[in-house]
Amino acid sequence: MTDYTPTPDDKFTFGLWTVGWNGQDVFGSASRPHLDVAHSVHKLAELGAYGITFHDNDVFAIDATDAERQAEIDKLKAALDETGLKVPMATTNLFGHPVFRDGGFTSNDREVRRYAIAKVARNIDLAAELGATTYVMWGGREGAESHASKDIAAALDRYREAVNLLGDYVTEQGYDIRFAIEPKPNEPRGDILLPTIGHALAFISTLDRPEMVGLNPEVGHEEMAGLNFASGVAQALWHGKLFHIDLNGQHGPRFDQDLRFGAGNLRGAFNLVDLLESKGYEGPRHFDFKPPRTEDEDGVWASAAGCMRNYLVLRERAKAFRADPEVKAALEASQVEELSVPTLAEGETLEDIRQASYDIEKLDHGYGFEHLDQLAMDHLLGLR
Ligand code: GLT
Ligand code: MN
Ligand code: MN
Repeated sequence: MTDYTPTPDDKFTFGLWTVGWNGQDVFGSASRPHLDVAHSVHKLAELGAYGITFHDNDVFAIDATDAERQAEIDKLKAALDETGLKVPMATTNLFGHPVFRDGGFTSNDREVRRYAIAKVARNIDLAAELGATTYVMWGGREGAESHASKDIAAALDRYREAVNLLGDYVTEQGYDIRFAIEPKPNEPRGDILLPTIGHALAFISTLDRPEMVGLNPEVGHEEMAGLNFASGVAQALWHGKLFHIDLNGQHGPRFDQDLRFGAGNLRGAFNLVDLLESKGYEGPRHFDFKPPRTEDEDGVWASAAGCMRNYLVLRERAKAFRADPEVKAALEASQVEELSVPTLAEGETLEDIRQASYDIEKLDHGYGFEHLDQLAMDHLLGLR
């Protein structure tokens, strides 16, 4: 039986806010006590993680004095030194405090927008100091509940202004940091700006430094919109824009469940792991989940361990699927590789394919996709 024990080589990372979530939701108060940040770092290291990620206010309070802020940062740094855990990504909390009720970069209130940009710039300095190379922008409060309250074009202008300014800042400072925008269709706002991978890609193409900005897509966020996550990620890879990824579980279009990776849409998870592994994605495998509020602290670690175990099991199943001679034959029969052959041969023009003759009786054939998909299913189920 394969050993599914994770090691730092697997590059699993966790947001401090994931295991640190105390269970407070819209309907009820906290169901778990506050988890000490240094304790989380030690527990994740014991479980075999590679690193952690954080929002500024996962580490220190939004109204901390400089001395209080530094004391909390020092505790985090000590825990990182003791465990060897890395910080590949950091981000900003522009959603928790009521000041951001109408957004950060796109609040109608100009002073709030200025404060939001300043808050991000300050945390970028800390991110660089801790060695992060990706800076995530999740605009959960950038949106609206009603039509007339938000001028979408003006909001996108301000969003772009903020990302451009911060791109200038990172460049001037010489930091080795790229931005990753995280799309989400709704929740907490009724409608959020840049709701899907596609919207975010289009937005990025309008920026001053598009090469500095990519995506941090999350499984649940695309699936909330009824979209196929692996397909969206494949397009992000095609654009060279998969800078980071948030792995978790979701049962179709409903509220953002943030289940542990592998829960919810298991076939989608298999497809995703197959894609990441077979296309050579090299970034961290970052889990953004919420251990359900039914769990005590032991349950939190069981949930975190489950994320990594499920990834490793799916990775093994996906590799076995790709290595199976019957799968190779089925891929061949389904002409999957033929899609990589350009439709025009070298030197040909449109005229050549217009002049050619086509036997549409012969072209009218089956593709064998059901057989191929059943082989995938059998591998996922451990039957092959
Ligand atoms: C928040 C959100 C996540 C984002 C985080 C980054 S915070 O928990 O639900 O999807 O990735 O800001
Ligand atoms: Mn989510
Ligand atoms: Mn996320």
